[in-house]
Amino acid sequence: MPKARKHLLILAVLVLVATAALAYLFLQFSFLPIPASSQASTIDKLFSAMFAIAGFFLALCLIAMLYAAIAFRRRRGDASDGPPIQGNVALETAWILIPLAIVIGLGVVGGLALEKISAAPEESELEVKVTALQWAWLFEYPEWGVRSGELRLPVDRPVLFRLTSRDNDVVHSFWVPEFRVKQDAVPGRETALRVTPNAVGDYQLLCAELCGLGHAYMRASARVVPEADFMAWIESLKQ
Ligand SMILES: [Cu+2]
Repeated sequence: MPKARKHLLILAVLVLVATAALAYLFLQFSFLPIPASSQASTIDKLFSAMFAIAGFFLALCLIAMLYAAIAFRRRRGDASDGPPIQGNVALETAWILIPLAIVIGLGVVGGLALEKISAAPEESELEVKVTALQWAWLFEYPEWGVRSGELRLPVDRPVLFRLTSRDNDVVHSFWVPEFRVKQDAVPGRETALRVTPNAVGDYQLLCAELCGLGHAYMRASARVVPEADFMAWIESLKQ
């Protein structure tokens, strides 16, 4: 076997082993909080695909660099220069076209995922108006004409958030990590976000847009509760 081919073969095996090891590590640790909405699985699949691709390229770059440093190191007494190499059209074309195809592919897959998670559901949606301000969140449930500083949602019912930011305020961003989805709240404009919470639990709504000194404290409780508890809560707000 020619020497160059032998090096490439060893490198390919090492890269595959390292990719598998990185994939195994990724599966062992969950970087994401628990998924608590029906939109979460679509997003999590995208995360996994991107981690897999990034894992392969991380392995490719690191292993190739380490392998070259060891296999092609200068031997004792060798004072000769390396061979002069001036470009490699095939290699350069490959490293332009392959990443380009991956980025365009991820863009298309991401666009399809966005279309899927923001599609209007067939069931009637619970409408919640959200107003963001420096530095608090206000929630309004127009169906019952009640307001609250805490977000509560019934489990398994699609929710349509209508978001805005108070006049003359700044841009904020509505984000409950367990729901995965995120949307800006902009003064003078209404934005929409669809979420179907599917796991009962106590979560936190965070502002995901640096919005001033109190940004880090701009949180609100986001509780997903059984339908009956939700209705009881709404009744308690009416009084
Ligand atoms: Cu904010």
